[in-house]
Amino acid sequence: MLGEIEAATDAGAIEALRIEALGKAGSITALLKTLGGMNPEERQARGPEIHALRETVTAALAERKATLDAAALDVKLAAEAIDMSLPADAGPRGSVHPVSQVMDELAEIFADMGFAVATGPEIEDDWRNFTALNIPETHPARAMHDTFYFPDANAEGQKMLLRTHTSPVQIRTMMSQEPPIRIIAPGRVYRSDSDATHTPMFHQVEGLVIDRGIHMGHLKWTLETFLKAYFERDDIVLRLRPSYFPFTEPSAEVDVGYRHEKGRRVVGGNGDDEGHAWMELLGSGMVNRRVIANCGLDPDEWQGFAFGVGVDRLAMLKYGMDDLRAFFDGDLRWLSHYGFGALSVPTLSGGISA
Ligand code: 2NL
Repeated sequence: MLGEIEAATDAGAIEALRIEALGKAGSITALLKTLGGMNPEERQARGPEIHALRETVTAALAERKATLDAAALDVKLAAEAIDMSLPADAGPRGSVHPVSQVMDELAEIFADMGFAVATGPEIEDDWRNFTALNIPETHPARAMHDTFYFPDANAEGQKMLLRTHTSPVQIRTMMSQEPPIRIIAPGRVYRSDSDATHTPMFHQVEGLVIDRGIHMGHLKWTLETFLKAYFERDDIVLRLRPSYFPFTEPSAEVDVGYRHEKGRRVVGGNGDDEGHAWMELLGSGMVNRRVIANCGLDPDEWQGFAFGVGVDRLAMLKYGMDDLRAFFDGDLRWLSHYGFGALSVPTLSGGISA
């Protein structure tokens, strides 16, 4: 029996041997039962021997089982061993969307000029999106913007809509903060427009300065300083062209000089120079005194300038994407090509896009 126990190679074999010896019909169990039929002398003589046999077999079974368990554990541990010298699994890694990267770059550049970042809701009312901005009820601008309206008015009877620009954020800021104000308002805006160069949702940054004695010189210097920092070159030349927006007076369209290099538009240089041309990039102007008054400020005391620019277009010009629609497809190949590492944080000292 002890030899058989020693030869057992798995838990099943050990259990079979235990039942054979110690089970209800087991051989040792049978011996133990014979003790009951003996007289006291016989029992005294045979008892210790039979009990000792049971002890020996029980101990042998337990020992063999422990040996087999330890061996099985060794095999399992060897199979699960981790080689600490192997390089770590890279794992799936996301990237920062170019739109987010550019908004971070803009925040960094304007922070250096003393501008705070202001945000607000994407669902706005008709007053903050249009009326406060001197866009009258009948003005074609309201239709021109191809606004997405909600079916129901709000509690005050205001029409509700998806904001068509981030100007309402500036309206909110003027109504809730004392000047001087220096803010940029980046964010999503919506217009019912969809073709190769227009998506129904796109990104805009507007800037607003309200203070005493602000004039167009401040506007031009601010935009020039911003564009030089953003495009990381000193040869940016601006051309301000008279224009019209209901919310600014006077208004100016801002063009930048550029040239074609290897089939790509490269911003820089004077648009009137050989091989160069002008490209419209921003809308801007001095805040219309009616807008200042609509926000509860005295336009004789406070003046300001404002501008608006498309973030998606700024990203395309700097990083060379050619199709706006790809920005919002969520194609992982496009994102891994144009996306930025999570740690490539833009700083002026480190190079804004380094
Ligand atoms: C464009 C035009 C512009 C503004 C936006 C603005 C905001 C307030 C008051 C006055 Cl609260 N103006 N914003 C001003 C001029 C132009 O954007 O073509 N954007 C791409």
